[in-house]
Amino acid sequence: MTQIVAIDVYGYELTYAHGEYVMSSGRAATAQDSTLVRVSCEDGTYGWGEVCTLAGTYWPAFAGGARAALAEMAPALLGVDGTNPAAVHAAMNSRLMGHDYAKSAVDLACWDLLGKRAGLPVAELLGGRVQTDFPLYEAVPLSSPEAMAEFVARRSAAGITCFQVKIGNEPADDDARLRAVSEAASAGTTLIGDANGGWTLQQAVSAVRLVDALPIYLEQPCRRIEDCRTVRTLTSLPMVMDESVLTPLDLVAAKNEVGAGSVNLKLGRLGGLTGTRMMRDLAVSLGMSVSLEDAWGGDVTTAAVSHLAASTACHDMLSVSFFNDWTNEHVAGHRPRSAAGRGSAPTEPGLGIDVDLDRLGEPLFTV
Ligand code: 0XW
Ligand code: MG
Repeated sequence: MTQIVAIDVYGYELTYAHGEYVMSSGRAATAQDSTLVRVSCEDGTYGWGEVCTLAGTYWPAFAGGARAALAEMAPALLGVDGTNPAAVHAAMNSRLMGHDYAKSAVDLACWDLLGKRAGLPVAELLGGRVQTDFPLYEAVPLSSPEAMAEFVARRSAAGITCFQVKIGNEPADDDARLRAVSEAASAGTTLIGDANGGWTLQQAVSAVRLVDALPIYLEQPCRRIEDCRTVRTLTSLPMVMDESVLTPLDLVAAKNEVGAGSVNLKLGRLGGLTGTRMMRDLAVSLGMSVSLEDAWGGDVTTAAVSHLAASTACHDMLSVSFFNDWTNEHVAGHRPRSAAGRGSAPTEPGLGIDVDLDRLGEPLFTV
C-alpha cells in the first residue's frame, strides 16, 4: 500500500530576502537553486522533501549534483515502503555512497509520509514535542561594520534575539564587525561569530586575540578540525563546530578534542532527519547544545527543521533558523510561519504543510 510508485523532482529559485548573502572568502549570492522531491505511494499518499545546497562553495555539493544523484537513486526506490526511512536509506545506499545532501530530500519526504500514515506530526515521531515555540536566529551577511550593525538593529526590532554574524576575512576588519554588532545588539541577544572556516590558522590566531573579551560564541574559525583545536587553546570564547562535523566520530572529536560545547547540525550534511536526529541525540548525550537547520531552503526545509527543533529541549538548543523568512518564494504558503522572531512546528500529521503545485513548473524529471 505504501510502496513508492513515483518520484517527481522539481527545481525552483529562492531569492534572498535581504539583498546579497555574503560569507567569508568572497562567497556571495542573491539567489539559490533549490530542489523539491515528491515521493508518491501506491495508496495515493505522498510526501515532500527539499534540498538547497547554498551554491557550490559552502560544502562539496551543488544543485546539479543533487539532481543527478536523485536521478541515479530514484529507480532503486520504486517498490520500497515510503513510510520506512531505514529501508529507503538502504535502497539509496545500494546505488550511491555518500551524497547525503541528495538523500536528505528523499528522507524528509519519507518522514512526511510516515507522519501522515501514523496521523502524527513529525515532531512526535522524533522523540516528542517538548517546545511549542522557540526563538529563531538570523545570519548577518558579511559587510561593513555599519551595515552589519544596522541589520542587527533592524531585525532586533522585528523580534530576532540571536544573530549569526558572518566573519572570516581580515582579523582587524572582523574585530570591527563584531564590535559594531555587539554595540547594536539589545541586552540578552545571543551573538555567534561564524567564520565558515574562512580564516587561515594564522588569521584565526590573530583574530581571537582581538575578540576574546567580546560576548560572543565563535563558530568554525578554520576549515580543518585540527586548526580549530589549536584556536581553541588560545581563546576563552565558547566554540561551535559546523562544517567539519560529518560523522558521530567527528562530533565526539569536536567535543573532546576541540572543546566545542555546541554543534551546528544541518539536514543536508547528515542525510536528512534520520541522521540529524541521531546526531542531535548524540550531541545532547555528550552535554552539547545544538544549532538546528540546513544549508538553505524554503518552506519544506523549514517545516522539517521546525519539527526537529520542537522535539529538542530548550536548554539543549543554541539556535534554529527558519529559512523561509530569509527567502522570498513560498511553495507552501509561507508555512510554518514565524511570529515576532519565534517559530513553531505544525500540528498536522507529517511535516504538516502542503506544497502548492501551481507555484512550481513541470517536474525536472519523474521516475
Ligand atoms: C549554512 N550557512 C552559511 C547558511 C546559514 O547562514 C547558516 C550558515 C552556517 O554556516 O551556519
Ligand atoms: Mg556555520
